[in-house]
Amino acid sequence: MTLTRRSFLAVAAGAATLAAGTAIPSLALAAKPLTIGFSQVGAESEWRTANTASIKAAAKQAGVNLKFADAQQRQENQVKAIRSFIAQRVDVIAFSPVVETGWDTVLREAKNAKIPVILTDRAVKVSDPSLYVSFIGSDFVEEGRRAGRWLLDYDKKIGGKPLNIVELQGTVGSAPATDRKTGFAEVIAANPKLKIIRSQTGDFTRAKGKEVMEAFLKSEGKNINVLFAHNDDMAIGAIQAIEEAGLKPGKDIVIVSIDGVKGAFEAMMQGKLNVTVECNPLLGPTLMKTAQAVAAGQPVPKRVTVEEGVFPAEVAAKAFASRKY
Ligand code: GYE
Repeated sequence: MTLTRRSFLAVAAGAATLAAGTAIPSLALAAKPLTIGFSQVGAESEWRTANTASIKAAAKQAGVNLKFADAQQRQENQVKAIRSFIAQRVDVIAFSPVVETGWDTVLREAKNAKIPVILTDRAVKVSDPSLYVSFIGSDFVEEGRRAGRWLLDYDKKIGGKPLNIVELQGTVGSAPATDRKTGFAEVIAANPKLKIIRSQTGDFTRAKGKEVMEAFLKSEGKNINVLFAHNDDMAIGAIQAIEEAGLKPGKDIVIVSIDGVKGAFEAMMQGKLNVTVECNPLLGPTLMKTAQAVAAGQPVPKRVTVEEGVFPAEVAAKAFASRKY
């Protein structure tokens, strides 16, 4: 027999009622805490560090027993972690899928074991949407569009000049890389003078962002007017490469990126980054609430999105003090 958490609590409460009068009513409070197995992508960026901290702090606050596994940006590690959570019979499995495809088998195993799965941050493409109960995270296509809209406006301001863009993509096959690319391309298509001349992955890290930007600079040199980076860390790595090439980031090459982490605000305050589109990593409290509701057998929304803004360099200094990540 599988006990849902609700029936478990009912049993615990029932036991407490039966024993009433004998100083045991607090037994219900001693009910087993909710156990969540969480498989994190890795520690590739400032965004990810803030996301991990949010999840750990929210679990503590909610009295949740969190089993945390770092996949070091490898899908096979996530599959292993999920299988181990199933074997341990955790109450809820949550994970931020490094890539979108290839999850059907392991998610079916979780479903067969009657363990609900919640996606955080990144989406999956599965044939059967009942393989997960909820997806909590940003709208990455919209983030890409916001980056594109900022660039269209910028081009208008400078008199509609042709602009050559290089693009640093996130992890190949990940939802944020695919969707940010799509949203950005969709919006800039309105202005045929804006051209993406090179596009390559920097895997969401500073080191690879720098390395790939060096290669772009070598092959394109002064041809590059704009860098669109799928996250702030790659933009920050690229800033170094641009400076080392003797150019001024934010001026000789306009830089548009995504996330809105503190490092990006610092770069904007130094005039080296032109704009960052916010992506909120503080998903911990919503994850805990959703997991508790699922475990209690309550209905939860299939999709939870996050409110986000756009921060151009002009507002960076003012906004910096109130940034939480
Ligand atoms: O933008 C990037 C991180 O999935 C939204 O992953 C997340 C992305 C974020 O490494 O910095």
